[in-house]
Amino acid sequence: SIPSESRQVWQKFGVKEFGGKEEFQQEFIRHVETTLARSMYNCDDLAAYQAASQAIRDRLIVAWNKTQQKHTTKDRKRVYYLSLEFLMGRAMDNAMLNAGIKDITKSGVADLGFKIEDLLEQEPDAALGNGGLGRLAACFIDSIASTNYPGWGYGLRYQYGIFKQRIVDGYQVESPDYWLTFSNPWEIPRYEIQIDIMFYGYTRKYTNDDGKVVHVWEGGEQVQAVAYDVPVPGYGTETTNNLRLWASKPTREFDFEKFNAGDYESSVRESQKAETISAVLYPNDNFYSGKELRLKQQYFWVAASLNDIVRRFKKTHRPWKEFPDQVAIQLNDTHPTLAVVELQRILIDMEGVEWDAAWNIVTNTFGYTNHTVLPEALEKWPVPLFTNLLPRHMEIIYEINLFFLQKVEKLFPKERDLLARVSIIEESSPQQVRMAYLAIIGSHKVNGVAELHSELIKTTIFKDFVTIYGPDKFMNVTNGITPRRWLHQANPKLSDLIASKVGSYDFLKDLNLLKKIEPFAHDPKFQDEWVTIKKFNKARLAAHIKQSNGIDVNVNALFDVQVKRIHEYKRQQMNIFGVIHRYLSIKAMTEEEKKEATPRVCIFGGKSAPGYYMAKTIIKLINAVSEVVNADADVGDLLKVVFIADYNVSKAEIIVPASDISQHISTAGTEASGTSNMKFVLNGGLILGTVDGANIEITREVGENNIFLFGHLAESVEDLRHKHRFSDVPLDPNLEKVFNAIESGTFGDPNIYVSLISSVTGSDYYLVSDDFQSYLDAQKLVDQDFKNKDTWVSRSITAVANMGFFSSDRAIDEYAESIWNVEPIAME
Ligand code: KOT
Repeated sequence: SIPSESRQVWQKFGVKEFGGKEEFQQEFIRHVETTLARSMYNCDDLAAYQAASQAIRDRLIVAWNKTQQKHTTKDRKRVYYLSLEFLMGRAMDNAMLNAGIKDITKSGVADLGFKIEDLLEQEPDAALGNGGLGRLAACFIDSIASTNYPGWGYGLRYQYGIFKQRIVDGYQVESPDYWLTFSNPWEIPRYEIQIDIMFYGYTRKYTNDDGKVVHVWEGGEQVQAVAYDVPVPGYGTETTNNLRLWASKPTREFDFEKFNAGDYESSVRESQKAETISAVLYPNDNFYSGKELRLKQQYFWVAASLNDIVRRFKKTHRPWKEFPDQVAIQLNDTHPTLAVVELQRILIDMEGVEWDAAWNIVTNTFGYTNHTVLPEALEKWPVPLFTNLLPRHMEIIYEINLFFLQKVEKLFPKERDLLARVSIIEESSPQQVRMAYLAIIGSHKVNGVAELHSELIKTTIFKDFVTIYGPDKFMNVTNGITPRRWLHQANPKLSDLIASKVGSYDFLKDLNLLKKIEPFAHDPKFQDEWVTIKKFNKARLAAHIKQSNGIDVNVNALFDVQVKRIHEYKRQQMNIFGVIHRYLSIKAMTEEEKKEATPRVCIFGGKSAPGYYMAKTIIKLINAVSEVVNADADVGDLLKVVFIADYNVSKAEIIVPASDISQHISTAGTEASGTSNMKFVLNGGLILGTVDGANIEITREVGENNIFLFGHLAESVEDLRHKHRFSDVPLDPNLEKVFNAIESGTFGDPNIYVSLISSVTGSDYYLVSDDFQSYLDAQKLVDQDFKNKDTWVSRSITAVANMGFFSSDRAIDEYAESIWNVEPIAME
């Protein structure tokens, strides 16, 4: 470290955070002129965005350094959130808000001739996730920082995030999302943090001089993990945590032998191969695809992260048994489950800890969050593929399984089938490693993400494990969202109006304070302001729709929104069938009836996995209906259908505040939680939804009168599916009319939709026909209720007032208290 006589000089010139506007401007211009090597004569919006973000980044780094030093000196337990996805969206607005410098930067750039809104538009989304799971991780690290917990996120630095979606001839077309074109000011490359990661090879064992059997893993392919740090600023606190993302690099730049022999091409091939590991995010939501590269990504990321965590722990010179007192690791679904095996391997093979002691450490360190019960999403790796890539890990898994099954056999000696059912190894051909079972066995707590979901995992997919471990190992932590991004940033006017009644912006830190607006639910002036803001947000979205789709929509119409990944279980098909039904009804109306009808704009958005045929067909149908309906003069303003292409976080920030109704209509029991439902209600939209996921808890909080529920309950789903399979269930008559319209070519070539229709007329796995009448009834009620402006707005206000529970700060406190056992560290 620095000699003490030099420290004064360091302290004299140590970088301080800029405080006022002028200091910001000074930093801004310095970055334009030096970092970017530009001048006031050639500084466009992009350069201005880059300079402003560099200035803000410097400020974050100062806070980041202070926080890390503080956490190191305090030396308390830290939490590590392992997620293969972090769907962060844009960073600049959030950094300004959380650091409390929004006003000075806004007016600072204005003086220099720029509009802050234009600069913010320059930033590409960091779209390193598919949907809910990745966005949850982003909300969680915001909350961990904002509530002052010492916690890091660990993920992969994909060069390509989720693909960009265009609509061509009504079909989804994907193109790569190369988001790093103009260097990324929000990351700090740590070229000095390089970790060697090994794959393939073979294992052997020998007995050492102490008579101990030692296992070694040798040979194979080697790549390097390089760290990129993304500062995560807390809101209204100096705490700035870290999101560490790993990129893969070759260990040696070239194969020198081949290079010298003139074989340049194959000399670089290996280095390119190394970089493919972190090149691209797998674009599947709620779906498992057993590709070797995906398993490679998982091990690469998990091994680098654990190496880092273990290195940090070893610096404290504590005995190994204290590891779980210093470290909590949360597994965001099964994707990081290899961490369980990797930690056991480090302890027994590298650190010489005995198996039982090591296993105790491991299980006390990990917690596992399950996010889905869909069978097609559950990870199972073929044993041959696994053994080839990670031979030592496979051996350890067999050992873990053996000890576990021995324990089960002792506890339940008479239950022969139980062993096969709970074994980590599925006896199929080839055998498969069941990652969820490994995650349960390797963790001390397992949680679901909403009450219904947490009950379902206990009674269905993990039932046997409840028998084995007892119910206390399983718990619920209902998801949440960060009010900073999803209220204040997305809807600044609503946030300001709420602040005028709460008396401060404290609700952004304690969302239960929203309760204070409930007394104004019937106050005419407050209602007026509320309605004006909703109109403003609808106009903002209408302008976006005009620009992107060329469609004119009426802001007085009811805005009905369904934006989320396209998936059969989320039932966008039911929504578009409902739209067709509405269209047919309008066509049959008299002019008198038309005057009574509620005008609607039906807005869709979402990406389909590239290989998901049925989801892509649904997108095509939505666009086909949109073309026909929007061009039909009989319909006029009564119905418009819009598909917004390339739905992402920054588009959500425009769409969410503009909804009157949003749809969360999954088949009961299939959507684990949903989090966009929370975002819409927090922004004054009401929900049309099924009794599923977090809709249930939203109903409890906001009251039954302030939500439109419909459809069969989760408990009936099995029976209904059974009926479809074993008897002839008549198709819902209204749905039949819809299908007739499609089949008669009203929306173009009917052949395109054959499989979509037959999935409903056949086994109807997602119960579209069973729920259709109830869905139409609920829609009718929405139409009627929307006409009564007074009650509608009071319901909207009441709902927002009761959304406090859905802050991700609350969710994080629950994790900290009941799973992680970590405490906040105040920054004075
Ligand atoms: C599963 C496999 C790969 C990629 C994503 C998943 C996944 C995503 N599993 N569950 N989710 C969603 O997670 C959200 C956050 O908990 C939930 O709100 C949502 O209901 C899940 O579908």
